[in-house]
Amino acid sequence: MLDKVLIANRGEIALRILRACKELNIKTVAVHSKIDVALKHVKLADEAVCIGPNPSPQSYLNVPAIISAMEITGAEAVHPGYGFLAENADFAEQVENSGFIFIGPTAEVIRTMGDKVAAIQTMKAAGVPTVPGSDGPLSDDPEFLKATALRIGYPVIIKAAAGGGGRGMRVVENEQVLLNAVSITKTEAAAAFGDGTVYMEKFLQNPRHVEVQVLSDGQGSAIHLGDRDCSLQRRHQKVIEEAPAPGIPEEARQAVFESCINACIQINYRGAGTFEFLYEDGNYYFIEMNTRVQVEHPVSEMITGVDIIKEQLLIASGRPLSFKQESIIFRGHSFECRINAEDPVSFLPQPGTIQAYHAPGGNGVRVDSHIYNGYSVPPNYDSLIGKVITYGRDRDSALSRMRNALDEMVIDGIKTNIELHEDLVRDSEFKKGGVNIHYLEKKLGL
Ligand code: MV4
Repeated sequence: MLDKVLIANRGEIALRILRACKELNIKTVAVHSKIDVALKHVKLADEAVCIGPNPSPQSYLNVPAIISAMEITGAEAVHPGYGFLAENADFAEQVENSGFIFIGPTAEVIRTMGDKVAAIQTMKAAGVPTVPGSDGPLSDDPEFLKATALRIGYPVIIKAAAGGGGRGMRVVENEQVLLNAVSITKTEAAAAFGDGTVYMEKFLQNPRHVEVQVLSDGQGSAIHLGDRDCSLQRRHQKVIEEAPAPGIPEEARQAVFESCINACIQINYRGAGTFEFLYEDGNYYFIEMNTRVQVEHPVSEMITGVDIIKEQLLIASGRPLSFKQESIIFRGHSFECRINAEDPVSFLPQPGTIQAYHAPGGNGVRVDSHIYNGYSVPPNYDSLIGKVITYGRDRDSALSRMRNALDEMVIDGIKTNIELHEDLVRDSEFKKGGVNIHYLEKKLGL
């Protein structure tokens, strides 16, 4: 087992990682920016190191400072959480070259999945269903571009290979605007990512966002923890997630799970990972793979009983997966509401001091949050201040528990999106299940 882990993150996920380490008797090192000295996990960690001033480029993204902190404290491994350095292949490489363990896949796999063209080609070759598309980077040849779009069928979407998560995309409705759209997307991608490579896909009009959670030990064993529906989103920020994805025929689900497991084994994937799909008219289309633990991992934990962070730590310590697919029993339903310190109408971040905090509780209610009375939400980072997760034996009871949990929750002193959630969990379409990725933005009149 690992002896000491450095947590290269902040907020709720840093606390989540700390708790998993404690359960496994692993010593913990918190690294933090100046203002984050007051974070709950910093107080609870065995050791804490200030790695820089508040702006994340100088602290949570400061690779030499983080590796120095590992050297000084004798940490054996680093858990990157999500965001920050979690999918930075150069960071993973430097960690390993310095003789430490990066809790995640190899730098090579992170790099492949960071290049969306390479990721799609890899997954397609491994038997994962993909979107009809260019199956490679686009050249400048106008005839090739027109022929490719014609073969795929309009509308098509041009995406940056170095993009992902909604950055660097452009929908093209017809041939008249194709060449210009490709050229603009290339220029923007080169400016934004330092890589102008773009590719083309069929544009799916009203898909759902369905993703598959996997665990793989890099030693020949891989399992899935089912799917999650993350369609309820605004401007590529997920708002509510649930597991399992509702209303999908069982044969199609099992087939896609199987393809994900096969892909993990084929690429010798190590750690926790997520296959992102668009799901439309009964078909799955792979779009991206995330090589980190995700914000919404708890809903998969609730319906399987598997502690995903503990499994990441066990895999990083070199242990083969201790369970087989058959021993994962899927039971019940789970929702997660992301609680953000933001204005419920304008969605602008609302930093400030929490004057009163009452967490919800009771049967089937879990709260993953680092906040406490008197905690000040700094303006420097993401506005996520916690997650309310509920479990129930079926979707209705998990949703009913979420309505009650949100009613119970009090956060005074700052504006939060709790009232938005209170509205969403009572929305008649959401109650039915299976809304698509445009539903929330349409409801909000965007
Ligand atoms: C698409 C798409 C429709 N067709 N690709 C946006 C985020 C990035 N992960 C991929 N995205 C999309 N790719 C094809 N071929 C629509 C989106 C999309 C989206 C996807 C998932 C969740 C929310 C979204 C919101 C807008 C667009």
